[in-house]
Amino acid sequence: MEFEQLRSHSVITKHPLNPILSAKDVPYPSRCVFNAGVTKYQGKYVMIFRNDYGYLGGCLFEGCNLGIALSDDGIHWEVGAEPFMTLEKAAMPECKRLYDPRLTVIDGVLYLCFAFDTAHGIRGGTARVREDFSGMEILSLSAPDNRNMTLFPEKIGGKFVRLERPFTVYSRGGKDRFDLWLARSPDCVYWGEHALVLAVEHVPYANDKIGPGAPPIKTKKGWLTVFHAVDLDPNRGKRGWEDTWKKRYSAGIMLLDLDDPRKVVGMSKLPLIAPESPDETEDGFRAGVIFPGGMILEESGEVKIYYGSADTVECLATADAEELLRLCVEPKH
Ligand code: BMA
Repeated sequence: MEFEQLRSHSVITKHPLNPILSAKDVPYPSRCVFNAGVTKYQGKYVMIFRNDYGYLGGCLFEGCNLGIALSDDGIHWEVGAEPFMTLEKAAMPECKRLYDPRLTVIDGVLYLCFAFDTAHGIRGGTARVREDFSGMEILSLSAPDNRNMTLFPEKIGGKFVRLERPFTVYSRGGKDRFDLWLARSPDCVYWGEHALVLAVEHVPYANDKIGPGAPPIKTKKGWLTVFHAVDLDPNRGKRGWEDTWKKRYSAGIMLLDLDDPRKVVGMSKLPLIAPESPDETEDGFRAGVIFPGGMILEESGEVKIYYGSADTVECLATADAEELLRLCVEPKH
């Protein structure tokens, strides 16, 4: 595949109101609002988003916290007066940065997965969110280096299941070559039974790494699952605010077996969402980044896919569930 020609699939409609959330909507210091987790909970759409503030130049920001926003329609959002989570509030020893939230409701309980950086590696956390959104109870913190945890919305075979992305540098040639894995847990605290689900070499439009995107949604044919896929081109130079940025992130889609989600039933050979509009490819902090973190199946059959764009704003794309399924089971698409 010619890396320069990526386009979103024709089944995708990018929402005309994009970006649906950005720094100007946030009532506390904010520069970039992106990579949000989104779900339906207590009759509302709930979004927890990454908020980077105080741009210092290069790839540096003063800090990053997690904001919260609520919506009645999944399109128009009201942002909470204070961040949902800050470094101080999380009070996790060693944590230097908390980011990339994902939300899943299991048996009426809202769970948050997040990445966090420490002086001794990058880790992934899983927590239970308090019903009044006043905080969270941490359930498990992974060993480094691993992140992008996303929980399935129900137990499978009596166990919690999550997708995750370890950083397998040493065994994969000493450079980025990262794959998408699955783990299971009896209690959401102790995780094991790890299995490889999808490798970077299985994705025709990735040459660098892949990782879980939004928590999977259940359909009769399997778990519809989006992931991010990265291609690296050493010839890329300055595109966004950063001095140089050589990667491009697209979203892909696959279908996992309902009873055994380690098995890929099918995967689209083409990207599902690619960076293409000017605010996705030219403006923003890191141009050319589509990072999906939330997916909701509506009763109408519409699927809402939420993605961070250019590490700067939060956007929405929609598609029909049947069409998404067809992409996965008819591999020519
Ligand atoms: C990844 C993560 C994401 C980010 C992406 C592109 O490694 O840090 O949060 O969106 O890079 O910068």
